[in-house]
Amino acid sequence: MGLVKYTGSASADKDFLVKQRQILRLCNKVHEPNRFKEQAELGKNYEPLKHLDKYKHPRSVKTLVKYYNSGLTLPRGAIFTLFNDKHREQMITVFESLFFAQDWDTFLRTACWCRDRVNEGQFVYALSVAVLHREDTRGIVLPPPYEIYPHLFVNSEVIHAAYKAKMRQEPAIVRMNFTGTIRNPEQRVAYLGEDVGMNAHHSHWHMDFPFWWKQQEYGVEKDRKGELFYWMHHQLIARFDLERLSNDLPFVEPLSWEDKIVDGFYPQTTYRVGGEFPARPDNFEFQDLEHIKVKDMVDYTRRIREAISQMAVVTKSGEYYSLNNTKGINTLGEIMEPSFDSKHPEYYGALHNYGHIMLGQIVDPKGKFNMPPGVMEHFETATRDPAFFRLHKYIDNLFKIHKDLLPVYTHEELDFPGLKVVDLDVDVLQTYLEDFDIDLLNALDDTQELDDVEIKARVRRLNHQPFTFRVTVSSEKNANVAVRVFLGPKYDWFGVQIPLNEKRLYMVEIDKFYTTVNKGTTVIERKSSESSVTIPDRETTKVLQKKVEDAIQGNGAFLVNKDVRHCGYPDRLLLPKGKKDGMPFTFYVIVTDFDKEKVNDVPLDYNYGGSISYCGTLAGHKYPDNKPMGFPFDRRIDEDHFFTPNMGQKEVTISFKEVP
Ligand SMILES: [Cu+2]
Repeated sequence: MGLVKYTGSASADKDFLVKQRQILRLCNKVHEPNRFKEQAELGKNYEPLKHLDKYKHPRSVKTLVKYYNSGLTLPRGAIFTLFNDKHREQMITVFESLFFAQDWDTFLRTACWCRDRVNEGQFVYALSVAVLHREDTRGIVLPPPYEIYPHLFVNSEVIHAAYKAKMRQEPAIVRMNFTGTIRNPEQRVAYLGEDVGMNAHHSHWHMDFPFWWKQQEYGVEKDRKGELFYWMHHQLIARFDLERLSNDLPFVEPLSWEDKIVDGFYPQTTYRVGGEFPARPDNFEFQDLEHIKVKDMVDYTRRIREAISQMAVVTKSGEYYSLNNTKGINTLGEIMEPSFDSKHPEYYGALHNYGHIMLGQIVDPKGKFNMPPGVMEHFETATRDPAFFRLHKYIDNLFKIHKDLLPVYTHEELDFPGLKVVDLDVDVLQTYLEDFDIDLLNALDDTQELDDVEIKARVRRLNHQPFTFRVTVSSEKNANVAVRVFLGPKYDWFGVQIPLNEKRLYMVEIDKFYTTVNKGTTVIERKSSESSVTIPDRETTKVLQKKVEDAIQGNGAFLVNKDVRHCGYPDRLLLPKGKKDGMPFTFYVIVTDFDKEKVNDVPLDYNYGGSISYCGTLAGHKYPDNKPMGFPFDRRIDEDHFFTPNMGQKEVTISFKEVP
């Protein structure tokens, strides 16, 4: 059974290169007027209302122009947050105008028109989501968010030092430390919560699966979106918990609306305009906001719990919609975030979104001091605050109540008769810290006359040596198989071995892939870099620009992958840090019959852009297998009846070294 290796990448043609160049230019120094004359002219002279026939739904364009002419739109320079209803409504008209443009030319003109008129936060967000979903922009790479808005990621001190260097016209690299001091135990894991790659992943997940997405109207289905919401966030917490154990911290505690939030947070970052990010002192309590009260949150939670225990949610028309099957988790996810497909948003509220807002506005609940939005009010910065993980653990525990009510997997559901895992071999697992430079070019206001000099912020970030694992299986027949790989803790914070039914909650998915085995013995070999959980390091804007310009000049090829994903956990962070003298973990694998799970008719090694595990699929494909996400650890486990011959597990050790 030979497989033609699917690589996904091809050399870009001229048409694509020009598009890629235009998008990079549109994202350049977004706080200032467009410096690219051609684009600026295009935008200046374009009159959207004269080209309504060029849009699938002219209504959005009309509204956009009306908003703009009324002068009531969010001005350029102001802070945009997706959680503000007005900001979001305006942004959606921008998105729809871009998304419904019938051809590339109209799309580009509309984008140029918006570039110098619309608030830059709204513009970049709408443009990004449009690029990710338009057919004619498939494969285009967007600049990483930490280069578009360095202010959200880089300490005030660093920005200050960068300005000084810019004034002197001297290149500089400014060292940046993580927030807090050694007196704050949470600071030990700040390198993970503040990792720019992790924040980029999280913000891109929410661009691929926007909660405001109108599936019917946009004609792009978001398969298992609610379940992905559960699974990706569940994994973010599990992964954070493994990092905590590596640093002698206990697992994250869920927060609760009526209890104090023990750990405060001081972000040490300042908006470009609008002041410092608000800080939350220790032991702060939730406050009633103008439109969301603490009691509402308690009520919403109670209703959701009721639905879970009744195994059915109430719909708007008063009917019951069952949760008693594998799709229940998707329905719950849609209710919890909530997405446009929530069965009854008025009744179940918006637990997740409101949670973000409650935390973001906690220190200025009545808006008395006109404080800017908190880090929790941007997907780009939310994981910086340890309360992010506490909010999500709270939500995750609700999902858990639901999953615990579903029947335990039967032997038949777990087993693959005729197939046996005979050996599991894992390379040495080693982690280290390294320096990473963030380009601050876009952080600094300047003029066209002042030359750009290289100014960067240097941060420490976690990485690991690439590793390979090998699963040896013996099979009675040739077969297509699904391989699921997890890493879990062996001991808890007290040093006590964790029983499997508890450990399953901390199992981090390392990989999931589909392949073939032959009759007899097959060694399935897989590299860490191939993981379907992760994506490689993002290319910097500068490198992208250079590659595109070179390719346009005929120097070298620019590789496009039409399925490229921006969403994906950073490859560097696949392994938790572990400990200097080694920390034991459990490496687990299960091999199942893919023919029974298969959903799409594509080659077996088609990888959908490489990060299906947490990020699902884009571009109209369904999620590739029909097993519940997290299988087999998403349901209760009876340890005595769990292990089947198609599973393998092994104790592994992760060792940390200060330098590679
Ligand atoms: Cu999120």
